[in-house]
Amino acid sequence: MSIVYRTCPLCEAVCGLKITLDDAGHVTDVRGDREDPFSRGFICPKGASLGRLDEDPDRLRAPLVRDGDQWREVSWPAAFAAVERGLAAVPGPARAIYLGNPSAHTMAGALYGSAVARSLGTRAVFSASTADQMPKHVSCGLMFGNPLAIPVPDLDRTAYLLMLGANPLESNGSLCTAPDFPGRLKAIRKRGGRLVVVDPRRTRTADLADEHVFVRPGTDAYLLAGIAHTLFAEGLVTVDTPVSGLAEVEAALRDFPAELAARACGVPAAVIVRLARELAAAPSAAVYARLGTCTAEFGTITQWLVDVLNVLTGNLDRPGGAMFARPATERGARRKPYRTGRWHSRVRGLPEANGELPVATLADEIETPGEGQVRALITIAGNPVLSAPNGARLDRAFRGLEFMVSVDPYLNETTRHAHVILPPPRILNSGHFDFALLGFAVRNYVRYSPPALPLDGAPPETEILARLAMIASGQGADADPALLDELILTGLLGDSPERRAALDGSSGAELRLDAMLRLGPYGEWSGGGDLSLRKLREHPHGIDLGPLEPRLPGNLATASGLIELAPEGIMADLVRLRARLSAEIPEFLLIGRRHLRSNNSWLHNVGPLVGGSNQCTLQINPVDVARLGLGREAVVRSAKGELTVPLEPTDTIMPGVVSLPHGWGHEGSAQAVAAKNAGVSVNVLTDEDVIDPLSGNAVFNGVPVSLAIR
Ligand SMILES: Nc1nc2c(c(=O)[nH]1)N[C@H]1C(S)=C(S)[C@@H](COP(=O)(O)OP(=O)(O)OC[C@H]3O[C@@H](n4cnc5c(=O)[nH]c(N)nc54)[C@H](O)[C@@H]3O)O[C@H]1N2
Ligand SMILES: Nc1nc2c(c(=O)[nH]1)N[C@H]1C(S)=C(S)[C@@H](COP(=O)(O)OP(=O)(O)OC[C@H]3O[C@@H](n4cnc5c(=O)[nH]c(N)nc54)[C@H](O)[C@@H]3O)O[C@H]1N2
Ligand code: SF4
Ligand SMILES: [Mo]
Repeated sequence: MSIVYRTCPLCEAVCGLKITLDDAGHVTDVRGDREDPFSRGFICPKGASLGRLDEDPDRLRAPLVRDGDQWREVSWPAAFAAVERGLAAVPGPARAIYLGNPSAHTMAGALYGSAVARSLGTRAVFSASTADQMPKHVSCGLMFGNPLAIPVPDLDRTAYLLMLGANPLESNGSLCTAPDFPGRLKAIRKRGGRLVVVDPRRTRTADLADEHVFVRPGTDAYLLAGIAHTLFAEGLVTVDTPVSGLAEVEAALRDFPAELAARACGVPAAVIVRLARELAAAPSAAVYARLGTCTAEFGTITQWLVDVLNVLTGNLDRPGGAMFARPATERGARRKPYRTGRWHSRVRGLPEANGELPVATLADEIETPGEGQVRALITIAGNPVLSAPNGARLDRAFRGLEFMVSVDPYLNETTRHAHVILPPPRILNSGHFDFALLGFAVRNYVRYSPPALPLDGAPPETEILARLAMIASGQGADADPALLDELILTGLLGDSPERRAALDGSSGAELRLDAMLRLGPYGEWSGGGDLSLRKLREHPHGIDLGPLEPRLPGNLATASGLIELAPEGIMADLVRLRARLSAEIPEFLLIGRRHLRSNNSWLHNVGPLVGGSNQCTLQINPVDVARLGLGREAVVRSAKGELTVPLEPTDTIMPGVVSLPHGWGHEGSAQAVAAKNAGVSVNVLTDEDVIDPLSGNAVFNGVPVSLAIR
């Protein structure tokens, strides 16, 4: 028997886990790690099921190659050779890559994902980011000059939290890394603070709040514009950060007085005005908006307004407000203007953002003939058939690919189209470090989890991706992945044999992590401290690096060195917001939801996590059921598709709104448990032609649908 301590890789809360293993390496117990200074023993049902997930009998243990509809297990060298042959037949610009959500959690994704993308020689780079948070990157890029400089609510000190479109009691938080998010929210109220939740559903998070406000899906921008308008109109603006464009913002928002905003968003004008006054009066306050407001037609404008409000109320970059973390592997951003649209997609002419094209146009790029038509695809840790808007179309499009390779532990709705599947080893065979998520943490914190179990011949995912990068760049399946790491290390360290020799680590990934830690803001080579991989190994429960501290103006990378409150692109897009002020409201608007025991599309094969509240049902207000006639299921139609789904009447959802979770639709799946609770995929209904134009982000909330009950 042995006990290992490691970070849970399943969501953004980065909880520390205490895992008991028997002598054969089977997990016999998983609990929260009480000695972790950040999560202090918190765990959720997913973390507690990590052993079941890690040892799922349906997880792939060897690479698969497909001939027609026959799958065959092959050796690793044979699999990489097949990838080399497949990619060689398709020139760079006709190749595409899609990086899914777990690649933001794995070391492999963080350290090698972009190397694979770059080595393909294509601009057809896609990821789950354009089905998720791209609007936040774009708004922060435009305002702060760095798309990764995302302020997070200072949860542990704030006196007032206005939260929109997030449900951390189920999701455990996003772009706000906070283990035990529920406990931290309760603490706000316990210390006399106030929590207001804005959501078209009265969620479990809303139940915990002082106030819940229903908002019509897709219209948060009006609510926030109305609040900002009120701040200006009532002389409540107190800016104490270095900004440009304040007068332009005031002028641009003149068209959104509370009464007009109220009509568009369904929140009474008196509530809008009161929220503005409360925000201004609170000793400290933070506005925080997440997924429900990003995956919407005004996604970027909404994210911009969130930080405009944080600035206007004097709460940006101050304790208790919205602050920037200082992660241990941070590298200073250079000052240069942030731009999107440096190139455009071939078929729809959509602008690039952060070097990516919108996943909403992936099917166009595969289906539309012509030079640059996508004929080969790499997917890494993604299931876009279930997660992308109109995934049903992608399901068809993937069939036409000449070559597809997927790095994924499962044969699923997406990877079944691949010609080669390369499975990463078990979670416990892998090292873990949260390169991305620690940059959005509500306390500065760091922790490294080395592999807990030795590899039995299979390569770690870091090596799988390094090899893919080398194959894609023409170096061949037998090239030594260590060469890639050395190249990157030289880039990091410069020509310093002493520093290279000092690095500690038993893999290229560990060497690179050590270099980044030592060069980082707390590192022994930056003069900021004594952080190194060795030190992290000596602290298996993680290290608290203190509360968030003010970081402005140092953290700004805009050309002006100021917060750019009125970026041109946003000012121009406000025309669209104005034009919709009096738009007609469809009979039903479809939104999503998440369940505590789910994780997008890929935890439905773990028995204890499915069933109960975790089911694929259509939530609808009883008033609407009474109006449409009683029945047990509904036929839901959108511009793109039709689904039949069981009804779940509940008064927790606004009349005129229906909600269906995503990630379901496992009929015929090779995953036995998931196939039994198949559900349907909401992304049969979502529309890839409707996007947030500034970020290219998909729209999952506020999709017009019609219903027939039977
Ligand atoms: N309608 C609707 N659609 C949505 C959303 C919504 O709210 N509503 N949410 C969107 C959001 S926020 C996101 S992030 C996307 C997610 O979109 P995706 O990332 O495309 O989908 P996931 O379901 O997260 O699929 C993750 C895949 O990674 C695999 N995997 C798990 N662990 C590992 C690993 O360690 N390594 C590798 N290589 N693979 C691994 C899983 O088997 C699975 O195939 O979905 C989006 N789609
Ligand atoms: N258990 C579990 N945890 C997860 C995931 C999971 O699938 N399951 N997925 C992970 C991922 S990839 C992500 S990105 C995060 C997301 O984490 P969160 O950002 O917390 O997202 P959700 O839990 O989907 O909550 C979004 C809320 O927005 C509401 N909403 C919908 N439309 C609107 C709107 O127009 N306006 C407003 N104000 N609200 C709206 C929905 O009703 C819902 O309550 O969760 C992560 N954690
Ligand atoms: S909240 Fe997230 S990180 Fe914590 S145990 Fe649950 S799934 Fe893991
Ligand atoms: Mo996400």
